[in-house]
Amino acid sequence: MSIKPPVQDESDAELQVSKPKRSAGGLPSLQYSMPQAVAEMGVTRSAKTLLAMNQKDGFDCMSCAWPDPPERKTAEFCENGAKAVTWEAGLLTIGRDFWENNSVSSLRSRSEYWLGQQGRLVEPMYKPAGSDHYQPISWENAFRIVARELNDLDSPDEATFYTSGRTSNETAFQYQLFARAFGTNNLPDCSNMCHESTGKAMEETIGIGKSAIAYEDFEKSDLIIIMGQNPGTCHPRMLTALEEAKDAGSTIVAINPLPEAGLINFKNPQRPRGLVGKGTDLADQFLQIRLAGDMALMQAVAKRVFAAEAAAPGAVLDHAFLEEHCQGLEEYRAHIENVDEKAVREATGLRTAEIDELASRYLKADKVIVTWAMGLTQHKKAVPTIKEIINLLLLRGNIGKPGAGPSPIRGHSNVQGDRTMGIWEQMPDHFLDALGKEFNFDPPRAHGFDAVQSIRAMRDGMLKVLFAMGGNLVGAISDTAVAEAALQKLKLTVQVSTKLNRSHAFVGAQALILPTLGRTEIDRQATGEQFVTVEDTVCAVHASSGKVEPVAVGILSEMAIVSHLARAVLGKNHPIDWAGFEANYDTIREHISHVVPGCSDYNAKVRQWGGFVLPHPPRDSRTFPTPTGKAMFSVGELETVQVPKGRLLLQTVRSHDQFNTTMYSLNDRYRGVKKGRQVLFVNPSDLVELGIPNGSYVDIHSESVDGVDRVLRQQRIISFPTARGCVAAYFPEANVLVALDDTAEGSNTPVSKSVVVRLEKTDAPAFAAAH
Ligand SMILES: Nc1nc2c(c(=O)[nH]1)N[C@H]1C(S)=C(S)[C@@H](COP(=O)(O)OP(=O)(O)OC[C@H]3O[C@@H](n4cnc5c(=O)[nH]c(N)nc54)[C@H](O)[C@@H]3O)O[C@H]1N2
Ligand SMILES: Nc1nc2c(c(=O)[nH]1)N[C@H]1C(S)=C(S)[C@@H](COP(=O)(O)OP(=O)(O)OC[C@H]3O[C@@H](n4cnc5c(=O)[nH]c(N)nc54)[C@H](O)[C@@H]3O)O[C@H]1N2
Ligand code: SF4
Ligand SMILES: [Mo]
Repeated sequence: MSIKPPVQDESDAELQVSKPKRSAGGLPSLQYSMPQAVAEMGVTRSAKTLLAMNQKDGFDCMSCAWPDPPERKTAEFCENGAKAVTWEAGLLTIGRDFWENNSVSSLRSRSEYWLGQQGRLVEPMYKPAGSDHYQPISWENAFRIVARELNDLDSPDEATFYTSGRTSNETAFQYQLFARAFGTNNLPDCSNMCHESTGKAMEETIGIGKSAIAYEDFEKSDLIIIMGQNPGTCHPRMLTALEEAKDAGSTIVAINPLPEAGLINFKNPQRPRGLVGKGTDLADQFLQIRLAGDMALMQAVAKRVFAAEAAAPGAVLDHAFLEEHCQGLEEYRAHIENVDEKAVREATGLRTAEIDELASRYLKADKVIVTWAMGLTQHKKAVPTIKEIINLLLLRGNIGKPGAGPSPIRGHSNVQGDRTMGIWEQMPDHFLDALGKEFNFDPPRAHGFDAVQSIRAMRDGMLKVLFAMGGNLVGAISDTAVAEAALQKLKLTVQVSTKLNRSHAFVGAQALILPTLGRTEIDRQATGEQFVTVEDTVCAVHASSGKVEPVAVGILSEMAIVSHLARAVLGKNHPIDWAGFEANYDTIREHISHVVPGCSDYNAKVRQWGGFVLPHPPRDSRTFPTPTGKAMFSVGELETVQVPKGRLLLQTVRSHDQFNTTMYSLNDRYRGVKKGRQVLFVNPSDLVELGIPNGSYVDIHSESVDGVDRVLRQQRIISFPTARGCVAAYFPEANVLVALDDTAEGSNTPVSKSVVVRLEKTDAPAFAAAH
């Protein structure tokens, strides 16, 4: 068969803009995804991958963390899941001539799109110090170099071990064990840039940083409030759950500065009315909030709840629940009763009547779910904002009962599992105690570096080695220029990857690329075919086994790579049986069952059809594992982001055809953008006020406290129905505008969704002018 060659086109020369769509979905997943899949994988491989996706004995979709429904359809995946599979399992590979023809420095000028389209990485590559080229290296020599550099450090804390959220539970557990046996807690992960604010807010209030609902709760709810989330693109099968919930009588409120297609209307491809009809209008109420206005909104709704209670004492709050399970109500009430409505209108940009309507919906509903994603976590006040959601839910006992609860929706397919398995620079002592006891060593206790701190430490010369288990740290983190320079100061960077990205171009003096198997591929080890396990956003853990032949021979699994790494660094006589982990993944699962809370009998439980659900005390029994044993109300002072006159507030979003720093194409169908990404979505009234014509070009300057002028040049203006004063550009391109030190209080997550910017008119780029 012939495999599609890599793309050449990289510029926005053919950019087309049309009206944004009102509805998401509408094309049957198989019909839509098959042609592309067949072009890249061939017929058999396409069928073997797509039909095994999210099925019994199949593999877990490696894209997002959305859970599987209790009953599976033949095609249990969405368009974006299919794109992810096609991207990973496509047969195009990077040959030796590529490395001869492309120097490391030449890769720096390539786009993420181009890099990702070159094909799968198939052999270990090494860039020696002083050279500008990667060259092939044997696995053995690659591990020898890593061992030499790691063992040469003055302290284990001069190395940092990054993880992206695709890594399996087994690999994550082995990898954190290795880092700690080596002697460091420097275990930054993509979660530091993602739901860290969620984890912090929920742990401090209800004692656990995870969703408190089960899949079935959507259908049982009366009201679902979706905040700061774009499910039509980022969690597409959530739309099916929402449609089913509506059929069962629930109502939906969407809170977002952008009228995202999937929030407004859903054309379910699995239903006749979705294919040919108008689809289902999902949101019963859409609140077009200003960026970072959610904390004020939650406080304003809570104020109305207290007012309703005052008008009908005893009839509104869940007094029994509050009495038995909560602490801090009176302080919170006193604070909320003083919330200034004018400040709320200013922060939210919403009318009083809209807030009244939301409050009345909340008061009418007995069972309320609130979901959220990056629209809430990537703001200065992200942690207190999420705490306000918890406050509001606690008032009427909306946690630990069917159809109700807070539900962060995670990003990467196993980012939650990685954290459960110990990937965190600040794992609690009880975990480290259990780990030390199981393996008979003293894990380091001092907290390690998170992602932002790791970049700072590289910049400041405190780190010498970066080992990255997947991901694209340089591409994903804020302040691109600072990050690129920081990585280049290292002695050694090691990337375990499936495909090329920017992090292979901005590297230490020495650099290694270690190619690895993806989820779709059969993983054969000494004792036979292996499976791995993952945890989804509602804490369900289940098995995943690859179905197709690896794209090339000689690629190691992530488990094998960590096992070899550990043996090379810690020596063959190290008391932990690293070789055993590689040979049979059951052995590591056995240790997981002794160390990780809720995982007893792990090997048996993950072999059951559908796996098992991890314990969640607030969800299961309304017990709150906080220091007081109660759910904690919290008091948060409102602080509106100040946007000086003539400036706008910028958020960075994902397009429909990207997965984080991976681009499947340059299109963003629902927002009406085709063949380009260098755009800025601006409200038409703001354009008039600023005197900037639709379709013209601007340089975006961000204004941070550090006074550095950060610029993203020549972005094309798209007049777009976003909230007033708020603009949107694509991540990761716009990361250049986010200062490294501009992070959320309490979680240190880059504030990628509230950056004060100034637009300056500029000429059209040469390609556009020539058009
Ligand atoms: N196709 C695809 N799927 C993905 C990903 C991907 O890149 N592509 N990434 C995965 C990952 S790692 C993650 S974390 C998730 C991300 O999933 P999302 O968080 O849904 O993704 P974003 O594109 O960051 O969109 C943020 C949404 O929040 C809104 N928003 C921004 N700021 C605010 C605010 O202040 N208030 C409110 N109420 N809304 C706001 C934006 O308008 C946008 O709709 O998706 C996962 N799934
Ligand atoms: N401005 C801005 N910045 C953001 C965000 C934002 O909304 N705005 N979002 C943040 C969020 S939510 C996240 S999660 C981070 C994402 O940060 P990362 O997780 O670091 O980035 P990804 O783009 O998901 O990583 C993609 C790379 O992972 C590798 N890969 C893919 N599959 C596998 C596999 O199975 N194994 C291994 N070993 N490697 C694999 C491939 O080489 C691919 O190029 O970005 C953050 N950065
Ligand atoms: S909703 Fe997420 S996990 Fe499910 S198929 Fe789509 S991308 Fe994959
Ligand atoms: Mo994420």
